Amino acid sequence: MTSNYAARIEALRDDALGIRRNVWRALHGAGSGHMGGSCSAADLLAALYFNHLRLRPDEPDWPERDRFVLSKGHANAALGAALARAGFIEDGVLDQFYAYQSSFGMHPDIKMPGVEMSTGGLGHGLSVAIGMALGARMQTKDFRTVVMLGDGELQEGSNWEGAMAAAQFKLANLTAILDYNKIQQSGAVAEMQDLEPLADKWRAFGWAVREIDGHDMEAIVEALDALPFATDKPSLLIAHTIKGKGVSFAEGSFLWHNNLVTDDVYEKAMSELGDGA
Ligand SMILES: Cc1ncc(C[n+]2csc(CCOP(=O)(O)OP(=O)(O)O)c2C)c(N)n1
Repeated sequence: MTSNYAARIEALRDDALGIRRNVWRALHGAGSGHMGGSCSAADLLAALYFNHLRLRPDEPDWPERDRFVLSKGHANAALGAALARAGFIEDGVLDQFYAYQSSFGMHPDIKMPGVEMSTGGLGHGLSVAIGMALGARMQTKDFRTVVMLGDGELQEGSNWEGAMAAAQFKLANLTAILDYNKIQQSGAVAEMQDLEPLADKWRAFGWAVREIDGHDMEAIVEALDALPFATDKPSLLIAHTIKGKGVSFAEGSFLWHNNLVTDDVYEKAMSELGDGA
């Protein structure tokens, strides 16, 4: 590992820590929210926003920008934290999470600079991202489209229609990232509606698939750098993650999919995450 590369990875780890700290800060301000799926996605969002996506925070509607859709919209606290860190919005907006008339709601709102799609009703992001990727092709533009999905979300049948369509259109400019934390709102995905054998299913649907540890920053960067995984297929990155990553009492528990954040809980979470970033 060259020192430049090592420094880049270390900086991205700091970005991810900053996102997690601001997730808890925002949720504490609101009194509650979705910490589980926000924190499982933090490393992926850090790598996307601070290494992969071509964006201009001072020109959010730049026509050539890459498009990112957070289809698992309930993780909006993490998206807002990334957008603030990237400079799309003021840091103070993070204290307006879920507040009356705030653009920083429980789910992404296109009123917020940098948000490409209002999401929240699960199962729609992939299809809209397919439209964006097709739009790039029709306009002969080379921007890329990335959509993040949840594993519980994949139980929505619309995802599988989208998976077929994207392969039919050979959308190599489209990437889906699955935040595979194995837990949905009220229990384990495998016990509700098992998705396995997941990689084989997507391959059978015509996608190029890779699997990584979604908290290993080097692995994330390598995978994103390797996109597209095939020249004539959409790419799926299956990122194995831990729900609530970073805070021991929230990790791997459906109880922390969405929960109250009292002063006490907040202090414990922040002390575990540690200072910095
Ligand atoms: C269509 C729809 N049904 C139900 C919900 C309520 N809901 C919000 S989050 C969630 C669980 C999603 O699980 P998963 O995709 O695994 O998210 P993650 O674990 O990454 O937070 C549900 C059912 C919703 N937002 N949209």
